[in-house]
Amino acid sequence: RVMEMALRKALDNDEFSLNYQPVVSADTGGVLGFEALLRWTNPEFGVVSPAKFIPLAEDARLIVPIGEWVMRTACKEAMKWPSTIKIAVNASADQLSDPDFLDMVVSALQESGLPAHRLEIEVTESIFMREGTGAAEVLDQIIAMGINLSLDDFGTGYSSLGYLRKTRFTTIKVDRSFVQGAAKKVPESLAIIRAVVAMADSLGMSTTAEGAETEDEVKMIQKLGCRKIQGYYFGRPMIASDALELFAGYD
Ligand code: G
Ligand code: G
Ligand code: MN
Ligand code: NA
Repeated sequence: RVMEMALRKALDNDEFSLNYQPVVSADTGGVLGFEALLRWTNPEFGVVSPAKFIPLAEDARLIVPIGEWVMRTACKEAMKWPSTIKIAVNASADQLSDPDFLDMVVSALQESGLPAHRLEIEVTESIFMREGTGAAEVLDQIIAMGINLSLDDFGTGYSSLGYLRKTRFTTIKVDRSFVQGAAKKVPESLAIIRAVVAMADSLGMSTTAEGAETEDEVKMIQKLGCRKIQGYYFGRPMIASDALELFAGYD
């Protein structure tokens, strides 16, 4: 594929950038952190959606070097923010099964000076679908290092409660589809969010509601007791300088 060839050269050609989307407190609306979201702009293909190029990068075994670039860049950027603000970085299954993953994370923290507690690593349920990759052990080590760990897109994959018993996630991120449903008072969506919030509380985990776009959605999330909110209502993914600008005059 032509796009795969382009993707192979994208790191060297400096075609990647990161956008940052705020995660806010459901109580106060104050910014708690940002999620780093990868963007690829190529001279031939223009802006390519990560939904398209990340699977391609995984198939082409490029996700490990690309993911390393994301981790190092995000940690460095977060050092410019106030020391209470966290940075969340997505990691795909192929990265977690790479034997050098933890060393790479340690190196990114050391090189940037970012304390482990300001980093959050987001994984999806798909990492548990692979046998024998040792994903659970890697997750335990991430937690032991003091890094936050979140379970992304919860409820959309092959959700199993087994890994919630095994792995002490910091946060469960409730997928946008449930948030939309809850605001429309779809009984099943309401019941599921209530149950996830109650379960997370009992397990000592926090919850983030994803993809809140409207005031109705925000109000419903607050009512249901999710602690954190991420969505266009509070902020779209933005370039680094715009994220930094939010802290102008802040000390
Ligand atoms: O930002 P956007 O909604 O376009 O992202 C689309 C998908 O790409 C999301 O599922 C998101 O988690 C994923 N994604 C964005 N940035 C990264 C990244 O740096 N690494 C990985 N593995 N996935 C990412
Ligand atoms: O899979 P993950 O949750 O990492 O992906 C986050 C994706 O969700 C990003 O691509 C981001 O652009 C998108 N996103 C974030 N907030 C909203 C929102 O309010 N509405 C919609 N439609 N997408 C959102
Ligand atoms: Mn995510
Ligand atoms: Na998500």
